[in-house]
Formats: sequence, C-alpha cells, structure tokens
Amino acid sequence: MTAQSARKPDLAVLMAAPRGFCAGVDRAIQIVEKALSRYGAPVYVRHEIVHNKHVVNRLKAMGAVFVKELDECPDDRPVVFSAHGVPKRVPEAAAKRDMLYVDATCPLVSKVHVEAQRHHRNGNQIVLIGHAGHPEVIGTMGQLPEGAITLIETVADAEVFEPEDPANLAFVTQTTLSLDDTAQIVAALQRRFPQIAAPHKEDICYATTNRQEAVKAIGPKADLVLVVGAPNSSNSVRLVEVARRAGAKDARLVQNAAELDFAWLDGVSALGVSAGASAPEELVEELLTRLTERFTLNIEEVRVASEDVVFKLPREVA
Ligand code: 0CN
Ligand code: SF4
Repeated sequence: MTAQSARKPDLAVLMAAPRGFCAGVDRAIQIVEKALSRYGAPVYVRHEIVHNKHVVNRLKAMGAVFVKELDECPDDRPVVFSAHGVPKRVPEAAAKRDMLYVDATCPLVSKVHVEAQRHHRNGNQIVLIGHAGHPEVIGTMGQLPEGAITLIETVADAEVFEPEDPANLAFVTQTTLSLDDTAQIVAALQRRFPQIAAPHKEDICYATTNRQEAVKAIGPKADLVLVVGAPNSSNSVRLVEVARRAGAKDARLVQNAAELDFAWLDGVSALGVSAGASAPEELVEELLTRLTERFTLNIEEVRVASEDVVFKLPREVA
C-alpha cells in the first residue's frame, strides 16, 4: 500500500437541520420558472429573486433577466418582484405602465407590511428593527409615507430613540434577524416604552428561527461551522454569527464548494454544516463531495425541527 492510498483522516460532520431553502424561497423560484413557461422568455426580475448567484444564474440561463429597478424593464414583458418585498411605489409604477407583474414577496414579509399598515391606521408611530439598505427594509419602509417608520438597527439606537408620543408606538421587524440580538433591542424598547405595541407573533420567520436553533445545537460541538450562503443574504450571515456565539471555534460563510480552503480544516475534528434559506441543497452536497477528497466523513444530522410550510402561488402563475 502506498502512502497516497492510506485511509484519509476522519472528519465528523454535523449537518444542521433544518437548513437551506424555506417555503418563501421555494415559492419565489417557482414563480419565475412558471412565469417563463407561461409567458416565454424574457421574464424580467427586479432584484435577485433570492440572494443566491447559483439560483440567479440558473434562471438567467432559462431566460430571466435580472434588473435593479423597474424602469429597466420594457412595458410589454412580465416582471417578477423578489422574495424580499418591494416599496408600494413599485407595483404602482408597474400598474401605471399596464405591465404584467407577479409579486414573489414572501407571504411572511407581506404579513409584516400588513402589520405596519395596521399600526399606521391606528395612529401609531412605527419602529422597524432591521438593517439599513437591505431590500426587505426598503420594501417595508416603502409601504408607508416617508417618516411613518423609524429604522432601529442596534440596542444603542433603541436607547436614544425619541418617539413623538410613547403612548402611540409599535414595532415590527425584518424577518431574517438574529433572534438574540432582536430580543435585546426589543427589551430596550419595552423598558423605555412599556406601552409599545408588539407583533402578535414574532416577525422573525419560522425558517430563520429554525435555522438559527439548529446552528445553536451544533455550534458548541463544532471546531468549525461552514454556512453555505451569499454575503448579501441576511439570514445566512446571521447563521455564521449565531454559530460563533454558540461556541463554534470558527464559522465561515461559503458561496460554493470552490471557496472552501482546506487550511481552515487544520486541527478540525468536528465540522458543522448549515445553509441559508436561499442556498440550494445541491451546493451543500458539492461541499461534502469536495471534503471527501481529503477526509473520510462521518456524517450526523442534528435536527431541531421539522418543516412542512408551503405557500400558494399567485394566481398569475398558479
Ligand atoms: O438570502 P435571502 O434571499 O434573503 P435575506 O436573508 O437577505 O433577507 O433569503 C430569503 C429570505 C427572504 C425574504
Ligand atoms: Fe419567507 Fe422567511 Fe424564507 Fe424570507 S426566510 S422567504 S421571510 S420564509
């Protein structure tokens, strides 16, 4: 037996479950696919349908054209709005131009839009807990007139925020935040403004919650946690932070198997693996395949929840 054919070193791999696609992502991708088969190419898509290059490139190859803004689309082709939601002005502009548009906003994001509108009708000033510049935040803030919603990103923001009237105040959140960071921001707001109206049920969605809980379960046992996902994917980036805080010695985001650097695995005997809500399972499988080049994998799934959420498709493509 040569040295090369000697058995590869063992690597324990803890697979977080749930991981990867959520119901909102699944629905958004199906909307683009069905729009392409119903209306033919090109179908325009405003913003990355979900934050994943692999998904976007596959749809591009099928005839989808991705644009930043609606004014880049012709009047006579269908346009799909991404899963993250859009400000009200976007469907309004599309309707004015008589365009056929299909809204792939996740129903759980739309739910937050409805909540914000309800608070506004009730005369409340609204605090949105979220990250500036993220399309979901732009979309949620864009449901109401300018000034109706104040963005709060941190506990420090919550500590200095001065509402117009503390008795008429409500908060909503982005769906993909860290559960723990958000709880701290909410606690600061509730301490300062005990009357602040809260969501009936958490705005952080089930998929974000379950993926973070799963990473918390593997983090303490892992020397390294790899999260498959994109740098502009809020929920994926949160999983890396959650893994570190849960006790993983290191945690990294990888977009695909090619980004894996084997040097990261020096001294690693237990590797955790998860994937953001917009990352296809295929990319996770490719990562495992690349790992088998150097290691004998002992794979174990760590499941904290089962998911059976399915969202209906909009009538334009159903
Ligand atoms: O990665 P995503 O496309 O979006 P964010 O996590 O950045 O919000 O995942 C789908 C989530 C939604 C909406
Ligand atoms: Fe919807 Fe949550 Fe998935 Fe975003 S992460 S698309 S809010 S289910």
